[in-house]
Amino acid sequence: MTKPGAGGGDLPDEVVAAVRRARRVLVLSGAGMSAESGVPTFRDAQTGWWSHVDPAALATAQAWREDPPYVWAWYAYRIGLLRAVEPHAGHRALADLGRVVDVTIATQNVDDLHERAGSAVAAHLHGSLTDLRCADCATPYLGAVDVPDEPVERLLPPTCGECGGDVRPGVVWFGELLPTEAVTATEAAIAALAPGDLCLVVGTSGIVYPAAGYPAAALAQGATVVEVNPVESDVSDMCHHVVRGTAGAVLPALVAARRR
Ligand code: BJW
Ligand code: ZN
Repeated sequence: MTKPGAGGGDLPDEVVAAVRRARRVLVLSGAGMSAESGVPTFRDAQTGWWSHVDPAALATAQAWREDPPYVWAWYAYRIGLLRAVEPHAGHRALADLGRVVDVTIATQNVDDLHERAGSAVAAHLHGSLTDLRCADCATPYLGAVDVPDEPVERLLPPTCGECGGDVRPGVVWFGELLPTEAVTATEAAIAALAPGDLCLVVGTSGIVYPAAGYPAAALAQGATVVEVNPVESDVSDMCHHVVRGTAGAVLPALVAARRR
């Protein structure tokens, strides 16, 4: 296993060779992918009202059932945050790579930063923050969403025009099934990997399943698995190479090195 020091320019030769050799690249991205755009990672310290709240306890259907305005306030704040941020150089590098080689992106992220950088995303495994729907009848909600400038403790969710139910974010909470089409697309992308292809595992702690099982599935296909993460994750040990740097530094360096 190759473990170089920190820094995007500090790429091991084996990783550069792997990205040059690959006919297909599968990118498995997590919250760290969006961190340098200003979106806090899921398990980063929470701010404001939520500083003492475990995010994993908020991201559950049970928390929603108990107190929709409390959960909605968190999501409304994050929708507002997302409106204010932009993709970074790492997102753009993946979009550039996708113009010269077959790149499939399967992300756990509920933002649209890959798309805004110009990538097509094959799978949003945990849904999308702004894909709103009625919690009762599942009718999509296309109306306006008022977002607080500052974190607030509670906020009434929008109301469904069909049944009057509360509108919820289109994300996947713990205990809920992942969207079938996202799982199918990811499994198909993994099945298409052959020896010599590349799987980039970017910015995930590797603790949430089934997504945490995909790097091992890519490995079983014979792909070279490379992690990009400033710190060790639960999937580091099974990767062929680990690049200890940030997505915003490492991915542009990787894509530039491929061209040289
Ligand atoms: C950087 C960086 C920089 C920082 N550059 N990197 C098998 C075994 C055990 C349990 C289960 C299992 N199968 C299913 C389960 C249960 C459960 C689960 O996995 N639990 C585990 C916690 C143990 N899974 C589920 O419930 C899933 N559903 C399911 O499997 O249905 C079938 C089923 C039902 C019932 C029972 C059993 C099976 C659903 C999971 C849904 C996850 N949803 C969330 C919330 C989405 C909405 C929201 O955002 O609010 O998705 S949880 C949260 O975690 C979010 C994320 O997508 C997900 C993963 O987090 P991620 O992306 O890894 O972020 P972080 O913050 O953890 O890590 C960031 C990383 O970035 C760190 O490593 C940093 O170092 C790094 N980093 N800066 C690069 N600049
Ligand atoms: Zn409804």
